[in-house]
Amino acid sequence: MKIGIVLYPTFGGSGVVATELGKALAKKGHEIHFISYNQPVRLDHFHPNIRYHEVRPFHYPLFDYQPYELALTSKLVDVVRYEGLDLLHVHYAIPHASAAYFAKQILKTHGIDVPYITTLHGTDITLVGKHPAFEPVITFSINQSDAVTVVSQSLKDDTYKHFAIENGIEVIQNFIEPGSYCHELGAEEKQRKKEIAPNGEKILCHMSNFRKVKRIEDVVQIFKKVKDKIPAKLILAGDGPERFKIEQLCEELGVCQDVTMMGNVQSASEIHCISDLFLLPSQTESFGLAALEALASGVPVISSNAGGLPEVNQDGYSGFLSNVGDVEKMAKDALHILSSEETLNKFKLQAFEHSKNFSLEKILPLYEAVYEKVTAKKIKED
Ligand code: GMT
Repeated sequence: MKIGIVLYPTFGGSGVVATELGKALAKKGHEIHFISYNQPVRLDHFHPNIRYHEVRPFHYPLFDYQPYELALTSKLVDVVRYEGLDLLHVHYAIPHASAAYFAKQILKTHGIDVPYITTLHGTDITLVGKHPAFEPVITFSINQSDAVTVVSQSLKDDTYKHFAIENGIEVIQNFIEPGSYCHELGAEEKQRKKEIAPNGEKILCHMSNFRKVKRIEDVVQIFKKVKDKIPAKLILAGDGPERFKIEQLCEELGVCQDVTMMGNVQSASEIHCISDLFLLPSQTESFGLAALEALASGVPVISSNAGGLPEVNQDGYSGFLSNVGDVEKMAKDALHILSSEETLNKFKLQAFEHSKNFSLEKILPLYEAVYEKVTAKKIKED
């Protein structure tokens, strides 16, 4: 099939899922057309079945705000017409679902009927989408979608709770490719680990886009409590609006020399490979791809129980869950996992085993089935 994938090209989870999905579909023989304003960060090498189409908004001094959605819509019309796409798959509702709807209507005037699938990822529903500035458009463009998928049961429940949705929604969880994560430390990883933890300290890590919703201040508080009991280091990977506040908190708690701020990293696996524990105390989290990627590298997870996290992190097996903000319990659970090499190794093994429930092999056919369904429906209508 010829599939147009509309996505955010950044380090955010929705962009990562969309890119990895497109790469996997291309490997299976589909022709994939990524459409965005920048080359997706995880699109690190090209495959003969992959194309990238850049949306270039038109800058004019009259516009205080550049009308990106219109530029995207025009690009969608253009790519569907000239590449003969069978369908559009848009990731993150804002503004991709309404742009796809608009493009679909324009294409109808050219005698082309292209179905669009909307995948909701999280904050497009739980935080941003339900704001009155967007809600009517989001409701409409979800209802007009030929199919809707969400990344967890929790997000499905939230979508029905916050929006007047008339159509069915299918849960298709985030995925990983089990073999592609690092487990054995090579010479390079050993060196990196030594630089960060020269005396064999335990390494805790957190990775995100440093937004408020991630509660990174809890990460630092948990780390402080752990470090007060055992030698430990913390890696903070990613970047975003909370970074400055977090640097200040590290100073206040006197842990700066034990915290490495990595900035954005291309490969999550590089960090997980040298880590003992992953912390994700989010306020809301529709799924928690970052946690799943840690599990796939055999790194147990200490997380909150918000949103879809209980669907990803199995309490007492792949790690532990706690109420949002309960840093006391999170630190206690972290110390339990790190209490002995035996316990740590047990959790590491369990983390990896648990991650296999979300293998690409299981998830990819679910997306393909949705594609088959929407294109078959279109042929029947024709
Ligand atoms: O908020 C983020 O972490 C980024 C956001 C996005 O849409 O780019 O991630 C969301 O989508 C991911 C992929 O489906 C999920 O794994 C994340 O849980 C979700 N983030 C939130 O719900 C906060």
